[in-house]
Amino acid sequence: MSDVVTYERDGDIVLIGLNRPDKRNAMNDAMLAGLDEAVRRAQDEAKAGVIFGHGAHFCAGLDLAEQAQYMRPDGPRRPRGRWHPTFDVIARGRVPFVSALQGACIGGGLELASATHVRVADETTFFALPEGKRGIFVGGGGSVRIQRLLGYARMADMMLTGRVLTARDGERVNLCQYVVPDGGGRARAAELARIIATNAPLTNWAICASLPRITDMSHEDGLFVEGLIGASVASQEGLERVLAFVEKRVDKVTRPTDAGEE
Ligand code: 1HE
Repeated sequence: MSDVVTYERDGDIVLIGLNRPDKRNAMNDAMLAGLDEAVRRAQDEAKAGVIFGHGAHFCAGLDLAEQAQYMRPDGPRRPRGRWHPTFDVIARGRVPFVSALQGACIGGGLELASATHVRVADETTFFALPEGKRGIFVGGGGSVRIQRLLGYARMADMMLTGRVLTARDGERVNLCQYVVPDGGGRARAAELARIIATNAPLTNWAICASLPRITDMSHEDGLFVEGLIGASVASQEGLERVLAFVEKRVDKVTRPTDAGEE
């Protein structure tokens, strides 16, 4: 495993850590390769995963020092589209991922977070898309995934004006679904991943792999595919889970006691 990405198994979940804290976990080629290896390995070894950043920041985005080398007229050429396959494994693979965000969640870091299924931000988190300032463009699927979370108006505002959003702002506009106290992100993300890992794996797969595709389809096609997916996840395990409820062997859904947990 790469020395800039950590990989730790904890029961049914896996914890994958970006580990260049001195460079604010900026994504260079080595980190992307390590992340790719880790998320592919997780497909076979875990039922859910957490992606987090070591140190005070989640990820400062593309490594600009490395990028500068690629942008020099006489420098090496960076192959295009290398982030997409890795982020697609995260977003549409068999294993749901929860990201734990703190500090900077910028540019490619926000693209990575948007490829995960659930985002937990602590109070120190800030979100930005400074590509306009840097003279580059999103390249980790952000034009699709971040735009889908935020909508064009807000994404254009962040990219054009350099507007920086706090964790609470981010929650309001769907960049994260949870905001927790400073330092609490990783524990909460692991807790959520453990809950996710108890679901039926086929349904987890359907949620991750089919919902983002269905949202790209027409109404009619979406309903058709929904029917196909429903039939394809029906399994012996599903039957047992349904019977467990009918026979009162599992908890029912209960109303939350305190409204609006986080
Ligand atoms: C970096 C990077 C980086 C930090 N690439 N080295 N991303 C950005 O435009 C964000 C640029 N970074 C920042 O605005 C700040 O560094 C932070 C807000 C993230 C953190 O600030 P701070 O005061 O805690 O740290 P620092 O002193 O600025 O940085 C510490 C070191 O990390 C320093 O290196 P050093 O050798 O001088 O110690 C920084 O140079 C280094 N560092 N961020 C390279 N990003 C697929 S396309 C995606 C397009 C994008 O991602 S655009 C967004 C790029």
